Amino acid sequence: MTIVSQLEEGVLTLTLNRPDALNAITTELLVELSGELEKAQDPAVRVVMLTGTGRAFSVGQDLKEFQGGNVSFQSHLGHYNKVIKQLQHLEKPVLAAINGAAAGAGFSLTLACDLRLIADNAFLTPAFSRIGLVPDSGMSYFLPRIVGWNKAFDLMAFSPRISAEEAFEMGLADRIFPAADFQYDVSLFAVDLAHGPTLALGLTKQLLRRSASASLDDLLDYEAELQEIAGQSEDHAEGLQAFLEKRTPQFRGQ
Ligand code: T3D
Repeated sequence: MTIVSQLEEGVLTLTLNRPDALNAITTELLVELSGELEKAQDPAVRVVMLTGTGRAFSVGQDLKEFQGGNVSFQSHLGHYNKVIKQLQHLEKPVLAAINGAAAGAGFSLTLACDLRLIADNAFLTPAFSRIGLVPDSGMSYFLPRIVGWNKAFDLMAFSPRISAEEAFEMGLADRIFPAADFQYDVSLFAVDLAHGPTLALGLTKQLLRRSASASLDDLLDYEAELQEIAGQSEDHAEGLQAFLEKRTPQFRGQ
């Protein structure tokens, strides 16, 4: 089993599980991850959290998988691209809990998530240029949108090790937690998020995705369309009622 899946308190934790290979990504792992993300559409899942077993999050493509073989990158990348689209299109928050090194496509996976939580001893590195490849699995889409065009090129060209603190300063990480309590801290964070209005948060993801390419006029229309849906939700009714009764709302993601 290259992915360990656990659902608890509305949080589906998907753990990349090849610790002996620093969770290097194989075709088998991508197929399993894609299958688990398909199942994550279950309404019982309010938040998805992606993490890794052992000392790494993931060192990217397993460079030993195709040794000596004649592999078509274009066709193999289909497996990666499917997972990146699933992470983005899933209508619920997806967290990357970066417990250790995230390199190459391992880094790309974290970029496709909605929030990145990072252990204080973890690091990110693009890695592609070190082996004469171009960035893939969405890195060329996400990275310049987060850090700007020239900074993205700088990182892609030199592939430095980006510490947790540097990642936070650049907007590549959203929270830093001490390594010693990392699993506990990220679980608390994820459960807290899973108690939120996750239907509205899923719709918010759609708005942000559309905002990457839409005009203001289009986006205003789309906001109104999605607000119509959120406005009919049980969560909105509960939020209003809780406001009037001066209590904490009990959202159910419906
Ligand atoms: O195929 C396609 O479709 C194209 C897709 C490409 C997507 C990609 O992800 S390309 C980028 C692939 N990843 C890399 O190039 C990263 C390579 N690894 C590293 O640069 C370093 O290992 C790290 C900076 C990530 C971590 O460094 P460190 O010092 O903590 O560990 P290490 O000593 O370098 O590695 C430990 C072991 O893991 C070592 O094996 P050994 O010598 O103990 O038997 C090393 O070979 C192995 N390892 C590390 N990365 C990979 C790997 N084995 C297979 N694939 C890896 N990506």
